[in-house]
Amino acid sequence: MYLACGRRRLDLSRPRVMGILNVTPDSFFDGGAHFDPERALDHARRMLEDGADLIDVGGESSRPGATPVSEREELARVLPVVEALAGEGVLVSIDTSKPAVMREAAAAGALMINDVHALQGRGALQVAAQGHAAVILMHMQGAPADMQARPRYTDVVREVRDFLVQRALTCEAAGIVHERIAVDPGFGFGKTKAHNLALLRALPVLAAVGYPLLVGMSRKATIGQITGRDVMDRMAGSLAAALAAVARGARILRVHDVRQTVDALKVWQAVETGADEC
Ligand code: YH5
Repeated sequence: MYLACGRRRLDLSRPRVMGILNVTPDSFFDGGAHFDPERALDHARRMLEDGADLIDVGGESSRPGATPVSEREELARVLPVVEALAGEGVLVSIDTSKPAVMREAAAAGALMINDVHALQGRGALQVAAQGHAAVILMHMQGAPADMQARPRYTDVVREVRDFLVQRALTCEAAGIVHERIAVDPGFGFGKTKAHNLALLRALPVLAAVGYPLLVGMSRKATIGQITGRDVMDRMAGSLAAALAAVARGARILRVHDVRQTVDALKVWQAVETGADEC
């Protein structure tokens, strides 16, 4: 299994790690520490040294209550970072829902589009179809401003699966080939702890739809609710969730803690493959 990213292929015969790079002044985790392009690049290079396979560059926070940013501002934040990393041969994902940002980031070398709105915004599908970047289609119920107010599902696994399949088929109809598409249940996006756990347990059902599965649970609220830990203290819980996900078919992990996730995956992989058997 692989994901076609422009002319490159991301080999998914083993699970891959996507490092999160927030180029925002208001991220919960880094608190805007990487807002300056040079500091953002330092952080990206650290994650790559730590074993990240790709870097997800985002210029707008999707958390509830975050201030929306203009297209101009988002471009100013992400483009220098995308350009520098892509210029070094790094596989760059652009985390955006804005078509112009997708287009400009792709022109600057981004080979993946990570859209939490699954290319449903005006013009997004067309821009993605015109290029050759891979696309991550994520499920969300509601909109970031109010999605956690009252998440409701009759059958969360079925509804998420049906949505992802429908979006993937829409993308294919628009000319995005199957090999360029990955899907993501969107942990925490209009979901309670119970919904998130039901989805995690049922990941094999989502993996069976035939597109690579990306999951992002790193340091999210569900980890906090289970462990009783504050966001800065959720790494161990996040690692447990990451391994539970790969054991159920996840192929790309979107994480803050790259070094620790890579180590955990190495151990998991050694167990699975019996690489050094006697
Ligand atoms: C995702 O799951 N998530 S942004 C709140 C947290 C911790 C983390 C307070 N973009 C995803 O990472 N893209 C985000 O604790 C994403 N999948 C994809 N494809 C939210 C986030 C976070 C929010």
